[in-house]
Amino acid sequence: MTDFFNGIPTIKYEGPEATSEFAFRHYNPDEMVMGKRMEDHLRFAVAYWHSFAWEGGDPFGGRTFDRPWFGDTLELAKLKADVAFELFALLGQPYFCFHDADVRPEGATFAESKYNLETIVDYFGEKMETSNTRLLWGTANLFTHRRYMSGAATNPDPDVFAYAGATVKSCIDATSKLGGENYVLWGGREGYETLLNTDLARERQQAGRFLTMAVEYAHKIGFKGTILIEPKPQEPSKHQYDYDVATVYGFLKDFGLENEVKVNIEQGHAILAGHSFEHEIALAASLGIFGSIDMNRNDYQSGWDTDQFPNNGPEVALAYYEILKAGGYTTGGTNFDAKLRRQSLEPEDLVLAHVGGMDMCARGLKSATAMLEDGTLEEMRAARYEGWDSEASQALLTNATLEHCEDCVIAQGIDPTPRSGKQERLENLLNRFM
Ligand code: XUL
Ligand code: CO
Repeated sequence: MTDFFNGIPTIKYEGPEATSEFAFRHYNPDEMVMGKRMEDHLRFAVAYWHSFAWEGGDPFGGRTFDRPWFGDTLELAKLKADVAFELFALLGQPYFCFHDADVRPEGATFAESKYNLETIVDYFGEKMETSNTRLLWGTANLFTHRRYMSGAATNPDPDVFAYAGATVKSCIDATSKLGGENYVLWGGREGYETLLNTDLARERQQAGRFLTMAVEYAHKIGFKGTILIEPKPQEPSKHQYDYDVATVYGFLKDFGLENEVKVNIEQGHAILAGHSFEHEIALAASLGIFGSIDMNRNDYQSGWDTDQFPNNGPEVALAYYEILKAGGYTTGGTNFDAKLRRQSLEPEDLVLAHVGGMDMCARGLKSATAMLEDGTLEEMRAARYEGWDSEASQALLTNATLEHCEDCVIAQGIDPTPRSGKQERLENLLNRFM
């Protein structure tokens, strides 16, 4: 045991009337919700990067956190792992997620970086033997190091493409070895700063080939997990190719990967793309590519991807409503891709941030379940489309022509009557479940 979380108790469910801050008021892992344990619905994960690798910097100032594991040695990386697994245990977190660069020191050469990663993966493996926390997903950091400043797969330099490919291979190996349930690709630098120096068509081909290689390799080694792309429209690049769910779907179709790859949807990325979180989830589900979520929230005034812990009931409830309607997660889960504010220096801040996030998600799940069980929303939605239930209207979708439409309108004297969309009534209904 390290002394990092000294004095902080293991967090347990104590119900809404709990008096301690160090308690769950809503997240009760064993509580049955629609026939399934709450823990198995939500499948929470801690993000290693924000909780253990991020130093508290912003564009105007550097490190604010003072963590005993900051530094570039394998010994410190092991100390970081010790503290990480202590946090997982305190919170009863079923999963965690990591990038290679979060967990191992960067080596002087590719071989050294690979050795460092393998060393830490073995260390994780030992820790996981006595821990209840499993790996939700692994990923490669193909955006921090300066070699990736012009992209990884979409770099104009083929040497970078090769380096990124070798790195993804080592990260799929690491994820597979630890029994990871998914492998994520987020392309923060797969985009451009200016079109003046960019060959869009060429870069898109490179990205397609790169993803195909990742899928082929996962099959080759018998990786059982799901490959996920995480859409984001911009930041750090001015424009990113994996803009949103719709864009990623078009890309997957183009390269014949729509049955191989799903999406990991992040709340803040949806907002940056001008969508709501529930829109992105509902669209992915309707296209058959919903995989997992990165749960967080943006500051709506700053317009940045601020990666805050979720604290907005209706937004979270509507997200879980769409997830439940999609049948829930299979290999996916709720990864807290969320970080402390840079003034939140204390170890307890890290614990309480997750406690609040987990409770908020539990409340959202319960509200979503209540809305589904009540059924009014789905009944009203079905009623809105009931005109399509008849055989004649279904025929319009199968073999009708524009001439047939004209014949029907004239012969039957069709003159549509507008009907209310009932939005305010539906919003009032939503509020009843908050
Ligand atoms: C960046 C982001 C990443 C991915 C993993 O905005 O969300 O942390 O989740 O690379
Ligand atoms: Co993310």
